[in-house]
Amino acid sequence: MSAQPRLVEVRQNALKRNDLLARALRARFREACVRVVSLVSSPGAGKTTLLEKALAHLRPRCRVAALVGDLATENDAARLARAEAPVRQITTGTVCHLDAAMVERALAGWDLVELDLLFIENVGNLVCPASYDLGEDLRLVLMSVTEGEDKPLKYPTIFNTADVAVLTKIDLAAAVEFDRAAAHRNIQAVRPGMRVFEVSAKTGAGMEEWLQFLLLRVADH
Ligand SMILES: Nc1nc2c(ncn2[C@@H]2O[C@H](COP(=O)(O)OP(=O)(O)OP(=O)(O)O)[C@@H](O)[C@H]2O)c(=O)[nH]1
Ligand SMILES: [Mg+2]
Repeated sequence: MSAQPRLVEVRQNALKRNDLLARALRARFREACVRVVSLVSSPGAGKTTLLEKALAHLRPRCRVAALVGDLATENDAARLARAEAPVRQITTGTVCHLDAAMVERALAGWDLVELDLLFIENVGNLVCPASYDLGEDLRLVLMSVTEGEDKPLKYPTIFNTADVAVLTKIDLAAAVEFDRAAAHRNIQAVRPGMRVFEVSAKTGAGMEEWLQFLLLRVADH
């Protein structure tokens, strides 16, 4: 019998199972030529607001859809559906992250070949989502200026498992005396070379550059 505590063993098995499912999902996405971009952040950092703008902007240019995870409510799906793109809500109950099985179930009945780009908004949480591969091509970690510049240092794993960082609510930077240089320094300290965008979904600042980056990622598929 293993000396490993049972809880750790169960958790490791769940992660292994998730990795296998995520690998199968990634292969499915690749075969259908759909790019998948996930968003992780603390609650309220601005994932849905950013996605609302992104869906409205991208919809005339490419075929976009979104899955959105929350513990409860269909609120975010209702907000995103205003862009008239296909949207599905995943409610997780007590679970603090999405996993590959939830994504797979939410895709039931969708013909992936009909899509160019699929967004997945994860449950707002800076810890749990880091361990779960969803089969995405690109993971964005959002950090709003109101959260403080030290978040990358306190939650390094979520930054380490993401590909790109987005500093959100940049319109509020002056009001909260956000130290831009410190934020960039902290991101680079935990994830050297990470690409960082600064955006405001409210004023539109930085949105064009970020959306161009996404469109290029879709085009180079
Ligand atoms: N000033 C300002 N407020 C913003 C911006 N983006 C989002 N907000 C506000 O921040 C709050 C939370 O935004 P959401 O988009 O719901 O955040 P979220 O990350 O999707 O939240 P959860 O799904 O609950 O984790 C809302 O009141 C938004 O209006 C921004 O660029 N500037
Ligand atoms: Mg949201």
